[in-house]
Amino acid sequence: MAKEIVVSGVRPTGELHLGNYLGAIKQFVELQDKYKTFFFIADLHAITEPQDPKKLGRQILEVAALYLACGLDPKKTTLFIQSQISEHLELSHILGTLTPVGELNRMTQYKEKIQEGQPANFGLFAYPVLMAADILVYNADAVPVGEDQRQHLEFARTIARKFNSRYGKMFREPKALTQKTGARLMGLDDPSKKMSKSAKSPDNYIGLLDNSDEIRRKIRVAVTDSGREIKYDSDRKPAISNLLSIYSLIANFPIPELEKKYKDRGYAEFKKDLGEVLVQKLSSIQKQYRALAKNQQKIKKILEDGAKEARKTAGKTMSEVRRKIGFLG
Ligand code: AQP
Repeated sequence: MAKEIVVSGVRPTGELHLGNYLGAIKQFVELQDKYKTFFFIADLHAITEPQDPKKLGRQILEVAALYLACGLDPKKTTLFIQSQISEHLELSHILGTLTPVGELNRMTQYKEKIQEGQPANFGLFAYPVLMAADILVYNADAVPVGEDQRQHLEFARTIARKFNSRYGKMFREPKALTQKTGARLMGLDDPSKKMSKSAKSPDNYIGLLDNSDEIRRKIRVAVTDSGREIKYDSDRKPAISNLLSIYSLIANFPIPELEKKYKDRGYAEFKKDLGEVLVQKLSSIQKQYRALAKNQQKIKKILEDGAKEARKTAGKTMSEVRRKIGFLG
């Protein structure tokens, strides 16, 4: 039986952090064994917010190197740069013609970004349409998403249904693969907001390339809640719950076990151990990363091969889509 298809991507908008790793890339690595996977670097999505052209190329290669360093294997998965597959944009236009503007107006992420001061450009507004195209152009069965992307995935399912009912059965409705813990890691400096590359303070996140001292320091200064009990309670103890989620995911240790281990031991000791666990895990990713970063040609070749492979599937989908719509040629 053919393997089910999974698609996802990460935007090269800055330094990748633990949220990107634990909420997305770690899951990608597990999925590559079970599914036919397409993982891309979402540069088209990145430019919906201003990017420095002098840095963007480097950021794209950095995401590619981190994908590989975290364990994505080009023999098992297709890795590529989104903008190199023009079919994403072609399908996005077509899906856009099926999208009521009112539906995009309701998208939470768009409203949040505008509130944060992002310029309200059409690309940002139409982000969910391009994301639907990213998924549907490979006719994905499932998409690993963080909690923040759920609404966009629901939109992709709706638009797939709309296309099918207007032009005849073409797309599957992709389901969400969300992890229970880690779907939304919160900022270390403010557990009411998600950990984010574009956070104002670098103390908001642990960068995947932060050095050991920096990692220890960021965990040491991470905000905690009142009291001293290490207990998961996201309403009453959001900060410590977030740190417990991080610990649990990075060390593959269930949260109740952690609560038992740190009963009566206080925040300082818990944080010290968490810092060490993170240093250990990230050092091993960084070692791989440094080895790869020296060989940019190898990374570029992997991305070129990936683009060729992705184009085959995307091209097939678009021939069928064009035919269904009634385009000539
Ligand atoms: N805090 C998070 N917790 C869990 N998962 C997260 N992801 C991002 N932040 C968290 C997941 O990482 C994947 C790639 O995200 P992205 O780079 O495409 O975009 P993003 O969600 O906008 O990430 P950032 O870090 O918040 O970037 P900026 O600051 O540029 O907007 C996605 O699967 C996402 O869910």
